[in-house]
Order: sequence, then structure tokens, then C-alpha cells
Amino acid sequence: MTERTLVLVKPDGVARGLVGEVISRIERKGYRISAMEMRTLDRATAEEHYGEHREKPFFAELVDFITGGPLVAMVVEGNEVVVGVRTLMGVTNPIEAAPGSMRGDFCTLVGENLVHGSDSNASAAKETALFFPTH
Ligand code: DAT
Ligand code: MG
Repeated sequence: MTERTLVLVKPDGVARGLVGEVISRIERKGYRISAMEMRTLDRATAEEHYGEHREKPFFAELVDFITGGPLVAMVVEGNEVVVGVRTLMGVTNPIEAAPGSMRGDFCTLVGENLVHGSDSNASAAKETALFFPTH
């Protein structure tokens, strides 16, 4: 079933020159990028994007990190892309992420884990609307 999801190459990925690597893996899998932009998030947008984590102890650190430099946001489309991109990314903690996944291959810190992908179709709808309201 064709779906859409929001993918972010987080500021650590941009700073490390891994934008092409992330895009390449998504495209080689067979997914299509239908919108893309590099931007630096303001705190209000970051707090809305990560609203589900507002009460967590790492929330302030998370918002500092995601607003700390430019990121690349994209809408990705394709068959079961929400789960498909999560599989390409690997689990949240890069130490536990499988080798071969993006987090498994490129990071060690949970707070600097390279990529974001929406976790459900409902999240994808909200997140794509937040980042690309006219798309
Ligand atoms: P995911 O990004 O895999 O969907 P999440 O939604 O649970 O993970 O958390 C969002 C981000 O918050 C995650 O990518 C990195 C950060 N984070 C999660 N758990 C954390 C923790 N225990 N300490 C520090 N940062 C954390
Ligand atoms: Mg999440």
C-alpha cells in the first residue's frame, strides 16, 4: 500500500556529511522523495514535532539538539514506507541498532542518532503537514 512518511536527516547527519548516504539508502530501497528542504528548526516547531516527549527528562536536550543546526526534511513515498523507513533506520538506540541499518552503521549516541522517520501513518500525516503544509 502506497504511503507517505516524514524523514529528517538530523543536524548531526548534516554536520557529518551523511545527507547523501541517507538519501541514497532510501532511494536504493525503492522509495521516492516527493518533497525536500534544508532548514534550521525554530523551538516552537521542534517542540510540536516532539510533543509526545514533552514530559521526558531528555526533552530540553532533544529540542536543543534538533534546533542546533540545519537539518534536511523530506517526504518519502512508497509501499509501506512508514515501517520500511523505520527498518532502514534501525532502533532508537544506535548501540542496539542492527548493523546494516543507518543508525547501526553510523552512530553510537541515542541523542545523536542521525535520522527521524514517522512511527505510524497518523504521525506521518501530522508531521508531513507540520513540515510541508502545502505539499
Ligand atoms: P525514534 O526517533 O526512534 O522514533 P523516540 O520517538 O522514542 O525515537 O525518541 C525521539 C528522539 O528522542 C530519539 O530519536 C532520540 C531522543 N531520545 C529518545 N530516547 C532518549 C533517551 N533515553 N535519552 C536521550 N535522548 C533520547
Ligand atoms: Mg519517534
